[in-house]
Amino acid sequence: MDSEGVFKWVDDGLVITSAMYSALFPEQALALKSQVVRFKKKTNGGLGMTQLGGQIVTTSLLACIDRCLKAHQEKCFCVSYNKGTKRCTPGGLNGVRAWQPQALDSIYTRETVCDGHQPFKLYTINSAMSCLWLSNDQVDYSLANTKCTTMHAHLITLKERSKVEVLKRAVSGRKGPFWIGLDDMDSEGNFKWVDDGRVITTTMYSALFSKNKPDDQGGEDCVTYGDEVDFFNDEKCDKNEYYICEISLLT
Ligand SMILES: [Ca+2]
Ligand SMILES: [Ca+2]
Repeated sequence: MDSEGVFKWVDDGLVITSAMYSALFPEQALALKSQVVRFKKKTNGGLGMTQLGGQIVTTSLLACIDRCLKAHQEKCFCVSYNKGTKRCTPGGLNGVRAWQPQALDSIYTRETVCDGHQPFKLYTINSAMSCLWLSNDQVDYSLANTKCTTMHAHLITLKERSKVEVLKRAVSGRKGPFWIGLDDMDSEGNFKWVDDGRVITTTMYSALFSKNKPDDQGGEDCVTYGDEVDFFNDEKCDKNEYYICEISLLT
């Protein structure tokens, strides 16, 4: 509400998106796309941190964080900011320049929303991991997409088999079905992922669907998970179902 494109949690921290990078850093944008991070005030000094680049003067703490992320991308792990002088120092980990925050500087360190913070939760199985949030409300496919987007997320996509296992763990004990981010609305039988618009691979197609699915009964274009034990099914997109939002993690 305070600032367009900058989402904040109401409890204590700042939440900002780095999706804005795409315009400025097209190459690096892929790695940071959709990543939602927040900077939380640190109380025990700047131990273990190093300075990235020089000090700058910015109009606000948020501008300081924005500057750090834009200039240093994933290397930006912290900033120090002095409210009085508006002096901003971008910081990282394990750099060569020693970190010497001034007495009146406050230090803020980066964490992803999935580091145990609501509402998203990190689910892992072996090396596969996903940052997911399961809805408690039931809405149609279009609104589910919108709701995920509002949280700087997207409906879950499953481009590797290992992620299906993560999904199973995430929904265990929960009543479904859930919308996932896959539909053939544009062209019948051509199922595409919502995050990048790519058509599903034949490998994943056969991994997800049993031989009777998808069946497009009466025009079904949107995919759910979990309506028959552990099956994926195409459903009418205007049905109200639960849904699963995902934040893409840095890889
Ligand atoms: Ca269809
Ligand atoms: Ca169906």
